[in-house]
Amino acid sequence: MDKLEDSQHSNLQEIEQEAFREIGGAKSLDSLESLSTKYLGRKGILTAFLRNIPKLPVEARPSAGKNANLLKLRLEEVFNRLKAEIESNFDSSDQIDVTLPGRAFTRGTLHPVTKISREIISIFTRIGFEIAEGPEVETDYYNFEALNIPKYHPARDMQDTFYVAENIVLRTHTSPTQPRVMQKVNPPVRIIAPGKVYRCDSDVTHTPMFHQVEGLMVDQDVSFGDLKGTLTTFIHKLFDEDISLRFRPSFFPFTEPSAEVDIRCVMCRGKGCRVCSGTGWLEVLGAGMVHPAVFENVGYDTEKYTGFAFGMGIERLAMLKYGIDDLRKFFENDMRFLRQF
Ligand code: 2U9
Repeated sequence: MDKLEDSQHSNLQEIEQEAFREIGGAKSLDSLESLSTKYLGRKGILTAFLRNIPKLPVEARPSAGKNANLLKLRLEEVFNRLKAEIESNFDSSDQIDVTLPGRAFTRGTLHPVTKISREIISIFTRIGFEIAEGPEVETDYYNFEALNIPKYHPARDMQDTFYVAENIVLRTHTSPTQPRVMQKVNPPVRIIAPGKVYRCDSDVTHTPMFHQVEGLMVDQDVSFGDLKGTLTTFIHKLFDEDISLRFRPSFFPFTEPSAEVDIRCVMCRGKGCRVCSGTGWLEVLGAGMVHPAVFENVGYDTEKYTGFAFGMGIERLAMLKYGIDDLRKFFENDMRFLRQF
């Protein structure tokens, strides 16, 4: 071995001695890991040595390369073996008592009002309706005036409406959302407005807060036939495809003509029972063609556009769909009741 080759060799020997000395003192996976990086990593000592070989005199390169690669293989083998040894000696029973019972996670359930609201929203969004939301604290204008409910109308009575301040109310229906939308966008409009509404009323069949979904479609040539088709599809999807509907004439200030929609009693199938008061029918929706006065209030051309609207009470639909016999159950938060959904 000539002088140059000899000096490289002793350099490599130094690296080897130092590496094995340090490995001998390593007691943990972490320290082995950092030694592995120190010698074999991208900026490691042995890696730097190997990278430097092309700069050595030609005659020194073969043996320096060979010995450095041999050392690299040996170090890799030693690191892997020692890491495996440490890992297999790790006694997990010192840390975790695997015999302890697991932590029980209680599973939540959806409130029936949430569940049926989502179902109703999904049916309407699938047939092209969009969701519109508005404030629960509403102005007299949007809650009444814009919807053609004049000053003397009984619906404005203090007995029915929660007044927050002069001309400010808790909305008594979700319909005020709709003139708000119509003022911003031109037809075609297809929206449903779901949400909480408030009425100064509390007995076995009324609560001061309940939920509604009201809908609106406006375009050229929208007819009462479109209203019937849309609501029939909706009822068939929510209850079942065979259920019969009937449309009875009614009155609402914001629609003309207006109708109330009944379905065949879901409990007795029309035979007559306690739920349908022996009539065989259940009232589930109010609806009609949008009154031209409502269109005038929002600046829609009544010669060009027609529209239909409808509204429903969510708690009532949930009672019929899930066979709930008492409205108060929705608001008591009795877990035995809520867990059934
Ligand atoms: C606009 C114009 C008209 C929405 C409508 C009803 C009929 C209706 C009630 C059913 C039971 C509410 O929860 S309930 O008390 N709703 O009978 N709602 S037509 O009419 C509108 C809405 C918006 C611009």
